[in-house]
Amino acid sequence: YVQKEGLYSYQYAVNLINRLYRNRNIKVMVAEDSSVTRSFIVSLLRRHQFQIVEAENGQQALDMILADDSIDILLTDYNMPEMDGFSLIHELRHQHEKTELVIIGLSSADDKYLSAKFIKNGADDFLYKPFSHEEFFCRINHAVEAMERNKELHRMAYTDALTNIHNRRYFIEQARKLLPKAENTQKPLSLAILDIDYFKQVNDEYGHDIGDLVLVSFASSLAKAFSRFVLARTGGEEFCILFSGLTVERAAQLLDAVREQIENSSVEIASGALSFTFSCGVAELPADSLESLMKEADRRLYHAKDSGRNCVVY
Ligand code: GH3
Ligand code: MG
Ligand code: MG
Ligand code: MG
Ligand code: MG
Repeated sequence: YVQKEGLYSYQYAVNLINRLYRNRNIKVMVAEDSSVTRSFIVSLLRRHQFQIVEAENGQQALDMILADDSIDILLTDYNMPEMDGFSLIHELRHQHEKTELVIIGLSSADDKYLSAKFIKNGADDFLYKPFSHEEFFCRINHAVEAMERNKELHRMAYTDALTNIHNRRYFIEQARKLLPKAENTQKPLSLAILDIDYFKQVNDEYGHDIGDLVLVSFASSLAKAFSRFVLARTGGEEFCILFSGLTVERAAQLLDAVREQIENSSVEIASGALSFTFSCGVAELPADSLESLMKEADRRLYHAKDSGRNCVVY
């Protein structure tokens, strides 16, 4: 492959190979009614190792994208039967909030406003047909890089930098989605707030770095135990868990098992082993709002602290 386009430097070849490896994990949808153009685009994409799915009109593309979350990039024609490229993009962006999908508009029409219209409707980029191979791959590569930056931004926005579990922003967003869902389906939902006991003493006695180590260890124990649920570090030494489908009794039972396990284990540090405990408050629906549900869980957490700590109150 490298030879076909002339001789390149070693570094160039390495970058190219890395890109081909990367492309194997990227799924591109080609929405184009002309089968000739579609096979041409597909053959170009195939040369660069992309995974490819095809649609021959906008409606088919829409249905396939909504059914398959793993599609990363959409290349769409403008003129297509049943649903044109603009309506397709409009549906995806505005009706279905597909904000992560990278969209590139394609058209051979000589309407010079087409590119602006595509972008106004929500496309990220635009290509006039016919295009050179070079331009095509520059645009695609650019799109992939934008997509990766977005994904990384998204990951960073929802991750706690110290413990690598989700953060408060993620927790609140998920809770805002899951609460109404549980209310509508009349399924139980419980919310727990966990807080490490006497954590200030850990910092005071062993230093802030050891305090951090305890937080990381606690977070990873919680992540292991509650992987099925929404877990986040919501404050300094405070964590929240949302138990969809669980009554407060059942959630408290699971939490108490973890409480006991934490009580009987320790974190290894240079001077030996450090033990800690946590207290927890759990509340369940119905509640007037997410805020009132959290307030109730917090009230129970304080009750747990008042009753001597290292316990779960519900
Ligand atoms: P209680 O049992 O009542 O919860 O007592 P506590 O000492 O755990 O609670 P307090 O709220 O008095 O102290 C919490 C401490 O957590 C104070 C703060 O310095 C520490 N902390 C908050 N975030 C971090 C962090 O990221 N790293 C470390 N090492 N300490 C933190
Ligand atoms: Mg067409
Ligand atoms: Mg406190
Ligand atoms: Mg505490
Ligand atoms: Mg606290």
